[in-house]
Amino acid sequence: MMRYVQIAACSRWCHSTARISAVRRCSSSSTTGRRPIDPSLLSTVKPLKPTKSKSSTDTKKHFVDYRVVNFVGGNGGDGCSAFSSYAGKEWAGPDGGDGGNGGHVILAVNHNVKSLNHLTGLIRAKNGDKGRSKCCHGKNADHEYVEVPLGTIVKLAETYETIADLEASDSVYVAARGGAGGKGNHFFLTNENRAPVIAELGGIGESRRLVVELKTIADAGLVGFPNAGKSTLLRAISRARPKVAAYPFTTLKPHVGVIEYEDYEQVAVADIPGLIHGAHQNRGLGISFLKHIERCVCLLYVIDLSVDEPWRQLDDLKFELEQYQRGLSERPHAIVGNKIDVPDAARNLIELERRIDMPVFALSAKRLIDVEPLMLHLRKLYDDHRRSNDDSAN
Ligand SMILES: Nc1nc2c(ncn2[C@@H]2O[C@H](COP(=O)(O)OP(=O)(O)OP(=O)(O)O)[C@@H](O)[C@H]2O)c(=O)[nH]1
Ligand SMILES: [Mg+2]
Repeated sequence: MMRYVQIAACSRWCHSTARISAVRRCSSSSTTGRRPIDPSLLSTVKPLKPTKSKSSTDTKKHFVDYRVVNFVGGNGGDGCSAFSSYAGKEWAGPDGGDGGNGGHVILAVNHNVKSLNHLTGLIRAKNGDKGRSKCCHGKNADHEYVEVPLGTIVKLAETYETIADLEASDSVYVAARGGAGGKGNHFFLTNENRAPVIAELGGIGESRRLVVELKTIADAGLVGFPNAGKSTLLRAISRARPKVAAYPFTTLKPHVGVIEYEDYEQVAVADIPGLIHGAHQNRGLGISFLKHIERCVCLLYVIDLSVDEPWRQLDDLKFELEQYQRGLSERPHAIVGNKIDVPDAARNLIELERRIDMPVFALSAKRLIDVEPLMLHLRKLYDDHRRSNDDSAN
């Protein structure tokens, strides 16, 4: 056990291969009684080493996957009531032009947009211009395009009914229609009425309160109790910088980090706020975060090996997920035993493995010990998922 602590000073997983293999040697199954990780569970595609150090400026943003937005279309421009007169023809007739149409608010899929951070609570399109004399038509307002990620779902805020699913790369959805421009008095000129003095007002733009949410937020979600080390792990495997602190519920909003592999495939991992027993009854931070877990393709259960009876954490986590949605806990998943550098963790790990009958990826996110096998396994889960998706599509 002492040897773990001695080697634990490595600075970054990617620069410490020699130290990691030294740690692996001392934690091998022959010395600790642990079951070795089956090589077939690991991908052969290695994660890429980050070439740049992380920025120290405070630019980090949490990930937004759900927003309630009021969409308001632009008003149509009013029609104009006017009469022209020329030299020698004082009453030349009505010449009030029509107003321009108000703009629509349109949601359009863009591959480069990954989250809903940029959506504000109110999104409004421009109004059409008024009509003018001499039959001048007011300018139609440009539509307001709002870029959203692929896989965005739009729901009615009142009933939560899904009204649009933007799952094709060229999908668009008109969230609020603009009002039509009003007719000017020239439009109302008839043989019966040669001098109409009426003109229409422009139509009022549609106003809708909609929920915009993402179907998938990441390829993998880190699920665990508060303080299990989820944020520390995300910092270790990606360039994301969620806050880490030694008190529960440090993370209040999801963060997403990206792991890049040597074939340039990217796997997104979400750090989800901690769950506790009774979360489905709104204890702790409640079920709002179970909703984020639902949107991850596979799950990494992060278990804190430094606490007594860590297998209870796993049971509680699975129970909460099942209470929220049947079958959710059985999504493709892996068990991560964190804080292996802490005394007693090795003993807890052996007992945990014995009880759950599944390989546990034991590591220390803080000391960067044995992080790489988890990244290789994650890639394997990701590839398997892609393959099964492709098969079901064919
Ligand atoms: N010794 C040790 N401490 C760790 C390790 N990983 C995380 N910690 C510590 O555990 C504490 C909690 O870490 P966080 O990463 O904030 O935990 P979290 O799961 O994100 O917690 P919440 O955001 O509250 O859900 C911090 O003090 C970390 O330094 C580890 O591998 N070894
Ligand atoms: Mg956290």
